This record gives sequence, structure tokens and C-alpha cells, in this order.
Amino acid sequence: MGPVEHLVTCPLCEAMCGLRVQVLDGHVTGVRPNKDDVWSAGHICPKGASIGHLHEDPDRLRRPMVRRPDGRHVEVSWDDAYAEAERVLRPVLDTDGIRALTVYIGNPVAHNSDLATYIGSLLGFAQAGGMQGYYSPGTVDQWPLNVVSCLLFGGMWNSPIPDLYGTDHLMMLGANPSASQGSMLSAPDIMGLLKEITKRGTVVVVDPRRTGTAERATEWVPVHPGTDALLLFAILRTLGENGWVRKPDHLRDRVLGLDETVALADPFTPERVASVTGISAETIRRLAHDLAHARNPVLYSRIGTCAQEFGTLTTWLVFVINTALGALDRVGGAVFAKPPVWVPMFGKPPDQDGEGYTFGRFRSRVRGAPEVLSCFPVGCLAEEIDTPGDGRIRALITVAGNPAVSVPGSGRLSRALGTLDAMISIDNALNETTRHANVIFPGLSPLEHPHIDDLYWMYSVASCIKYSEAALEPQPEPGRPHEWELLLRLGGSLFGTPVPDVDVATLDDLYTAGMIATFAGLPNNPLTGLDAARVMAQLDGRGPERLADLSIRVGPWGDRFGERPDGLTLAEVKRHPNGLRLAELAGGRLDETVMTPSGKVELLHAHITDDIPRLIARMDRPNADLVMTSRRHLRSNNSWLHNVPTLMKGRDRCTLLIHPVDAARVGVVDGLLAEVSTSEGALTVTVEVSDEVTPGVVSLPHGWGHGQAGTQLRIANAHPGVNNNLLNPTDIIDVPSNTHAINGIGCRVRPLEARI
Ligand SMILES: Nc1nc2c(c(=O)[nH]1)N[C@H]1C(S)=C(S)[C@@H](COP(=O)(O)OP(=O)(O)OC[C@H]3O[C@@H](n4cnc5c(=O)[nH]c(N)nc54)[C@H](O)[C@@H]3O)O[C@H]1N2
Ligand SMILES: Nc1nc2c(c(=O)[nH]1)N[C@H]1C(S)=C(S)[C@@H](COP(=O)(O)OP(=O)(O)OC[C@H]3O[C@@H](n4cnc5c(=O)[nH]c(N)nc54)[C@H](O)[C@@H]3O)O[C@H]1N2
Ligand code: SF4
Ligand SMILES: [Mo]
Repeated sequence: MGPVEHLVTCPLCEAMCGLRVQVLDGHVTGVRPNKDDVWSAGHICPKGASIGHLHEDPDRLRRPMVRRPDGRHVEVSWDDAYAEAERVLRPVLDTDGIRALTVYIGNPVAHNSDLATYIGSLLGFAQAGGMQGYYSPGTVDQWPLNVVSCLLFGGMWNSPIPDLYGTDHLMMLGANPSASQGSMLSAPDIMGLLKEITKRGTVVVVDPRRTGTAERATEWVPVHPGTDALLLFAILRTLGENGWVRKPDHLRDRVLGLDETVALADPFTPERVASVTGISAETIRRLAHDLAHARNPVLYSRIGTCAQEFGTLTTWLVFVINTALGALDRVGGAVFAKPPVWVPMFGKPPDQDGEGYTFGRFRSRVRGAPEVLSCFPVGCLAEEIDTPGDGRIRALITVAGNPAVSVPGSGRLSRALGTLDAMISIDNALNETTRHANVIFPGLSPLEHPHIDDLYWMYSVASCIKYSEAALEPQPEPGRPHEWELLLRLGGSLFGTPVPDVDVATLDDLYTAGMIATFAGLPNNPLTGLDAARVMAQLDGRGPERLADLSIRVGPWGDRFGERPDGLTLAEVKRHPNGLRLAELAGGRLDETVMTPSGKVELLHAHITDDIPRLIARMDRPNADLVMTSRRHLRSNNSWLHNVPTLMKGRDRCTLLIHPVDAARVGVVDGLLAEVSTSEGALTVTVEVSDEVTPGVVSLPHGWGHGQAGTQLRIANAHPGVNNNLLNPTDIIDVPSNTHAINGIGCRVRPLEARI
């Protein structure tokens, strides 16, 4: 018999491409793009094409591992792993309580429905038991967007995306889709869509580096890192001064605070911001003019404008300017996607029980950082572990995360992880982080479990739904636990039941029923007022499939349990292996999507505008001689695809990009070693001299620094690179969102080798 083909959605980035995976005798024999996928229509990138190699990777964990007293990890049975988790965890819980435990949730959680739907069980149980903040790389990523979305639009994941099909003038800041394939913006073949925009209009890329995206744009605007908020305020001021603020009918009575916000731009004249941003006053005026005179202008920003000193103000200004251009909620502008599913994270979190949102409800123990959406800055984790005293973190659970590489101050964090009394990881690799874990519970490979995306449809340029079946049986034993079961087991153990004894099936029922009952009792969500017992009785299956059925049935196309007999259920979605394309982007949806207390877009919030004096002060602070920024590569995925041989082909990617003028000034030479240092530390790295970075800026990718003792990553360890988070300090923070700056960090570069 020949290979069997399975249609699955690639879970490796937000583009959600459809793949055809060929399987023969339990092995992947080929991966091809799925041209019939209703969403991606045959688009694919090298990462998706390599998913078979990821699955077959001999280093990928398939059995639990425990750490022996000599520090080595050995494979054990599932029962022994549960027993070891109990042995290390219980004494901490018995003496210090759940307060001494925290959880780190990594990025792949959002790309794996088993984890995404059940992470709430672990977090919810831990929070109920007294855990303080939790940690996530969100605070090195999109937390500014989450804060702004809560305040302006009423939900943490509720914000408009640029209509890439309709705009004729896109200004993109701090994003490089030629590598990332789009972020908080899901689009099939995003570079193809950008090319179409350049044909009918303009794409302006604001980035300190002439990226692959900037290369293909109409114009590249090299901005000094961390100063975008100044540029945007100056643009807003120019719009106001020239009477270019548009107030279209569809926004009338739907937006609060626009005039007051435009007035706040007053101090930021193009002349005043020019020297710090590195963009001339003339250019700023032209950028504003072009936006104002385009038919369908829109701004979009991403991590380069979030993970920087003024992430919240910058992200906020993007939405403010979209509003001032009249682009909000209209085709061709900034529109709200319509996800076909509804999941609890789309609602207001139950712990935010007042009107609007409250931040700073509790503070971190050591530096007193206020929580923001229940998170402390992730760079606080190390000090919470290694600073003695009451309330010290002694137990950590990591779920699909690699903080020893991915977070600022990772040197201190790595050392701190080694001192924990209990560390448990749910992860597929023995890597820089999990080498410190007492127990590693491996998840399934992405091809071994079904998957259905939820969050990314909130940011997608069309409303689609797709179900991925499991292409392969879990190996080595088909019955091995799924990650959602592991999450329930760990969550269930927090209240006294020994880890091996948790009744996962019963807890699953309780978790699902409890979640439905909670949201049924809260206002303004699709579960409001539903009878929880009746809903439970009608749902199919258990675990993530049951939750997927729920989220589809209460979604905009759902059957609402018989109310709409032709509506969707999970079973119906499964009948369409190429997916269902349900709707295209549309405007006019503010009344339906905005969940603020006033029901309107609320532009002005003290939580955001209180940060303006800090920005004003920035205008008087001269730029550092050299600053460091981060970059991504199409063939990497944060820290964890470097063990896939097909993705490691080609030349060394972990180089320090530096402009020829700076290279000459500091005396470093292309291809030779240099030292780059910051207040946090120093690294030795190969120099790549290139005018693709602006003078004054160097760029180093993140996710490297492999080759650590005790890891099992043969390929990655042979190409270790260096970890730029050893250089990123933990104290440069975007105040309103708790987000670390990893862009615009003052640094020094000096030669370590000379050409003879
Ligand atoms: N300097 C710098 N630092 C950065 C960034 C930057 O641009 N510059 N970017 C930041 C951003 S945006 C992010 S999102 C973070 C990422 O930070 P993290 O999420 O902490 O790190 P990742 O490298 O994505 O690590 C993912 C982990 O999940 C595991 N894994 C992969 N798939 C699965 C699975 O299906 N199940 C389980 N259980 N485990 C799995 C991998 O083995 C790996 O250990 O890094 C942040 N850090
Ligand atoms: N291939 C691949 N795809 C990925 C990932 C990956 O690691 N590899 N990671 C995924 C994840 S977790 C995320 S969050 C997304 C991120 O997706 P993107 O936001 O598109 O991320 P980057 O490609 O890092 O692009 C960020 C850009 O910001 C620029 N920048 C740095 N500082 C500043 C600044 O101060 N101002 C401005 N205007 N620009 C600045 C950088 O030079 C860089 O070009 O990508 C996702 N997709
Ligand atoms: S762009 Fe690449 S990594 Fe992203 S979903 Fe598509 S194939 Fe996967
Ligand atoms: Mo991210």
C-alpha cells in the first residue's frame, strides 16, 4: 500500500498554512502544500515543509525524563515520572503553599489546541490556590497590544488588523513578515499580499533595519530603535495642524477622546523629534501628508514597536492614527476579524470584575512590579527565585517554553532554575531550560494530535475554520498521555491529591462544566445565560475536542445547540478537510465587537497617557552611540527549530549586523570575532558588516546560545550561536504593559580579532 495523505494545518506560525502530510508505516515520507486549503491555497514556507523532520527528530522526547542526583536525565515510565513530580512538588506545597509556585507559559501553547484549551486549568487552579503572577514571553512580545486592546476595545485579544486586501497605503512599523510570516496578523502568503499593495499603492516600512520586507516595500524609513512613539506623535500632530483628521460618519458617536488625544501631540513637533528618531522633519511631514491623502491608509505595528521602551504608547498611537485617518472599522483600513470560534480568552477575564480594567492589583515580591493582566515582567522570574525571604518561588512549572534562552537576563535565570526545589516541564525537548527540570513530561509531536486554531482567527484576513486530524498515532505507545491531560493532572495535584492519583477524566468534566457555568453567569459573551448542564449534555466527546465543539457552536456560525439548526458543529467542520471559508473582512462592526464600559472606542486612558512625560523626557536624551536590536529568520522559530537539519542549512545566521561606518569606527571586520557588551553582560560573536542596519544600530538574532551541558540537541548544539538575552537587561521596561525592551539597548562593540 502506498503512503496515506493527511491534511493538517501547520502549527509553526500564525500563517496557518494547509499541508499535505504523507505517511507510510508510521513515518512521514513527504510534506507538500495543500493547494485546496480554503485559506492558504498552497502557500508554505521551509518550516512547514520540514515538519516531518521535526516529527522524526531522534532527539525529540517521547518518554518522560527525570533528573538523577548527578544531574543527568534518564527516561522513566509515566508512573515513575508522576511519582517523582509528587516527590519534589509536595514538600513545597505543604510548607509554603501554592504561593511558592509559579507557571511559565511558552509561545507554542498558542499553536497547540491541547495546550491552549487546558492551560486555563493549571493556571486557574493555581490562581485559585493563591499563586501570584504567572510568567509568559508575552512580556517580551505583545503585552502592549493586549493592554491597549483592553482599554480601547474592551478585550485583551480584541483589536483591528490592517485590511491587506483593501488598503492602498500601508505603514508597517516594527514587523518583518518576510521572516515572521505575519504576527497578530494572520494572512496566507503575506509577502504576496504586500506585493499586491505596492502595485496598487504604497507600503512604507519603518524599521531600523532594511529587512526583506523593507527591500520589497515602496519606502524604507530607518527609525532609531525605541523612538517610534515620537515619530507617530509628530505624524498625529501634523494631521491635526493641517486639518487632516477625518471624522467619517461611521465613527460618529462611536469614538471617545479623539480631539483630546490629538491635542496631546502638541509638544511633538517634527523638528523636535527629528534628531532622536533620525527622521527629518520634512520626511515626517511627507509621511503624514501621504497618509492623509491616500484613499485607504492604514498603520500596522508589531514586536519591534512592542518590545521596546515605549511599547504601549507606540501601539496605542497606531490605533489613534488609524482612527484619526478615519480608517478604523472600514474596508481598506483597520478592521476587526471575525473568528469562527469563541473561546473564554476572547471575553473579559472573570478576575477583572470591575468596570473596565484594573492593573496593579498586586505586586511582585522583590522589585514591587505591578501585575498587568496577571503577569509580572518575565525578567522578574529570576529574582523571585533567587532572592531569599518569605514568598520566594521554590517550584516552577514550564509549559512549552524556553525562558533560559528567550527572556532578558537569561543568564541569571538559568542559574536560578538550577536552585529550585521543584521544576516540572511539559516540553518536547531536553533543552537549555528543561535541563534544570526534575521531571520533563513530553508532549506529542504536532502530527500526533488533532489541532484546531482559535486565537489567530481573531487576527486573520478572512474568517475560516479548519480541523487538523492526527496524522500519526502517538509513539512509542498510542495510549500515552496528551498534554491537556498532563495539565489537568498537575493542576489537580495542587490541592492535595498526589500527582499519580488525580482523576483526570472527572477533573476534565469539572473544568469544562465550571468554565461554562462561569461564563454563563457573566455578561456580554456568547455563553451568557446558557444553561450549563444542558450545554454539557449536548457537547460531543471530551478534552479539547469537546471544547472545540463548544467554541464552534457558540461562535458566529455555530448551531447554538439547536437554535440555528444549519449552524456549525465540530462534526460538521470535520467533514471539510480543506477547511471552510465563511466570510471576508468587513467594516461596520464596532457595535458588535467593542466591549468597553461605554460601548465605544475609548482612546484616552490615564494608564496610557500618564507615560507621556517619560516620552517627552526622551526627546532631550541623546541617543546612545550604539544600540542593539533583535531579528528573526524565516528558518528559525524562536529558540526551538535549530535541531531540524533541513532548517540549519546555509551559512551562520547568528551574526552581529553592523553598519560599515560603525564597523570602521569601532574597528571590527566582517567575518571576524568581536565582543558586544551591555550593562547585563558580554558575548563573543562573528561580525557581519552590512548597510542593511542604520548607523548607530546593531542587530543580533534571538533564540540561539545552544551547546549547554546536559541538553539533548545534537544538531543545534553543533551550531550553538550566542544568546542575545544574556545581554538584554531586565530593568528597561515599557511601564504601562510590563514589557521588556529588547530593542534599543545601549551596547559597545570591540574587535577581538584583526585581519592580518
Ligand atoms: N531577544 C529577544 N528575545 C525574545 C524575542 C526577541 O525577538 N528577541 N522574542 C520573544 C517572543 S515574541 C517570544 S514568543 C518568546 C518565545 O519564548 P518561549 O516560548 O519561552 O520560547 P520558545 O523558543 O518559543 O520555546 C518553545 C518551547 O516549547 C517547546 N515546544 C515546542 N512545541 C511544543 C509542543 O507542541 N508542546 C510542548 N509541550 N512543548 C513544545 C520547545 O521545545 C521549546 O522548549 O521569545 C521572546 N524572546
Ligand atoms: N520564521 C519565524 N517566524 C516567526 C517567529 C520566528 O522566530 N521565526 N516567531 C514568531 C513570533 S513568537 C512572533 S512574536 C512573531 C514576530 O513577528 P514580527 O513582529 O514580524 O517580528 P520580527 O521579524 O522580529 O520583526 C520585528 C522587526 O522590528 C524591527 N525593530 C526593532 N526595533 C525596532 C524599533 O524600535 N522600531 C521599529 N519600528 N522597528 C524595530 C526589527 O529590526 C525587525 O525587523 O513572529 C512569529 N513568526
Ligand atoms: S508560513 Fe511556514 S511556518 Fe508558518 S504556517 Fe506556513 S508553512 Fe507553517
Ligand atoms: Mo512571540
